[in-house]
Amino acid sequence: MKNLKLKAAAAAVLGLAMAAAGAQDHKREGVTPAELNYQAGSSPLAKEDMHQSANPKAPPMSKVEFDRARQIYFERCAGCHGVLRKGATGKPLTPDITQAKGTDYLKVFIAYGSPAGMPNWQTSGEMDEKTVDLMARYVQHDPPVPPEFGMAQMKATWKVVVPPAQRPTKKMNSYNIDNIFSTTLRDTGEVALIDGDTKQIINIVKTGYAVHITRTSGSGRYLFVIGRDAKINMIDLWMPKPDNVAEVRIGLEARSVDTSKYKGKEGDFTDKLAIAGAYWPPQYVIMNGDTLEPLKVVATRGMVVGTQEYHPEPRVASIVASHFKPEFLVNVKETGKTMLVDYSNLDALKTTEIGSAPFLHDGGWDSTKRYFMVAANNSNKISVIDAKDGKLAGIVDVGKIPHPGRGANFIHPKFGPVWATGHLGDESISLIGTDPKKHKQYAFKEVAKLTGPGGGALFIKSHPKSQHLYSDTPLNPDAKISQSVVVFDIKNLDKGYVVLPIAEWAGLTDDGAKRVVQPEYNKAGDEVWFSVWSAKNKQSAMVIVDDKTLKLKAVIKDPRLITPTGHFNVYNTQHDVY
Ligand code: DHE
Repeated sequence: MKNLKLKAAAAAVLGLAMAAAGAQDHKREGVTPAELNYQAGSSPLAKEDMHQSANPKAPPMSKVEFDRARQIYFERCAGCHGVLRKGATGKPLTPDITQAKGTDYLKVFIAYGSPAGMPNWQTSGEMDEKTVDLMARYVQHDPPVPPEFGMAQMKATWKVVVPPAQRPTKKMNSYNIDNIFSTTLRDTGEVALIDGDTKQIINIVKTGYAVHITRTSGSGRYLFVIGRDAKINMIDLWMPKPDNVAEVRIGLEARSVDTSKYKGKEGDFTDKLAIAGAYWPPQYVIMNGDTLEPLKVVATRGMVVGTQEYHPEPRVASIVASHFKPEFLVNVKETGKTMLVDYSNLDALKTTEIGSAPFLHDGGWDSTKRYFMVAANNSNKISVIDAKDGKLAGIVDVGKIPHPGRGANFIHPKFGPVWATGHLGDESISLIGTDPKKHKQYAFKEVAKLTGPGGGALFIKSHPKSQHLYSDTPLNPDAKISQSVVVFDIKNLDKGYVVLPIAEWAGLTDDGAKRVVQPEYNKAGDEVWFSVWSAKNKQSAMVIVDDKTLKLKAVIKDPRLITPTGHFNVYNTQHDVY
């Protein structure tokens, strides 16, 4: 009887999965292929040793099998299902659920995928039958817990390469440091510092694994770079050849870093503190802004907004420094909460907790830098945090899976100041009014939707001196779309967009994916830089567009530019210009 039931269940899954396989290129109801592509990156936790707990109700596994399955899980599955398998973009896979389904059912699911977005690991050729069987058994065991990473471990990794007293007392180079770009070289664990004026590489600096973002200190002198392995590097732009002066690991996996920028009646905190947020362990860490010495570690484990259920691994997503108060805004993904962390007294840390919607991801300031607009990507909403009054100013419904990067600010001819986001899950670009004083009726509402070329959009950008709005679509399955960007004329938004064939302009002869990523202006706001992101063993490039004419201005091709993705202009990042 039990067997019959299993077979029927497997057949039902198989039916759904076959339908999904047949409809591969069509829009899915659940997770889109673009989102899957984006989330399913390998986690550095794959390399961590973890304890195997023997769950007597789960099918037996040897230690060798368990370790192999654990590694595969962290390389392929954790990005969607979570470290502790409590579910995120993907469904929860805790033993109470998986044991009830049983090995046969799970094998079918893993092999064929599901219409909700689970990849078809076996039929796509990515896993063989033995591996599928291994994974079906593994997910019925208790999830192994990666180790914690507290102050002692951080201190053990902390290195001051050049102590503050031995650093230059003035700028020792002739670079126009405001216009340097820090470009992520994703797969080599490096950043390229590129002179924005001459387009020459100044230095290639070794950083953490699969480095993610760069942020500039309040003074503009230091760059802070964070790798996915939670390693932070601090680069001094005053050195004759800008280079690393301090480093530390604040956890085992991370994405975000920023530095204190408040200057006002409570004091001048420029360059005083740095902060980084970890995916694992779920925590943020406040550090000395001169040396990266870790000072304060705060856990983010806690209750989810709305359901008020406990979540054991709420990851820290975007972090920004307030300009209104000595505060950091820390966005916690799974709990859907923004923590306003008052850093003026670390011994009596005050935190304002603002719940909005899960899962908070990336975001940026409105043009006044008072309102932080953060994507709640699992809820298709943008939450608006008022950094001056310390409260939620609104929650705005937008398109499917908003992904703004830091978003784009411009003055709309009718709606006044607006902030824009593109979407991973559909072709729309949402414009949200941000001026509650002079355009109250439009404030924190979606006032218009532009139509882009398709889903898979990641980053959107404008500049106060530009009349253009740029949107990329690197995760669109159509190569023509992923290899180009679109540009809107802010004064004639109804006219639709112009397509710029960025990858074609790069003139790369290798075939393969050449995803065009992240518009970023130079300091003057008259050039826009893009990465053409090829595979690690293929040539990549940076393409620079003249913003006035929308014509190609320059291409940087250098064998050292391996897998360039994000790139950050020093001045625009320092002053939050976008
Ligand atoms: Fe990112 C920002 C997380 C995949 C390029 N990315 C962010 C931020 C977070 C985040 C939390 C906001 C940081 C902040 O502002 O403090 N990114 C994640 C992931 O969890 C995810 C989905 C999967 C992963 O395994 O990391 C992921 N990100 C990617 C990529 O695949 C991208 C396209 C290429 C790459 O370099 O890995 C990528 N993410 C970026 C960039 C930013 C970013 C360029 C900064 C945008 C900005 O304008 O500030």
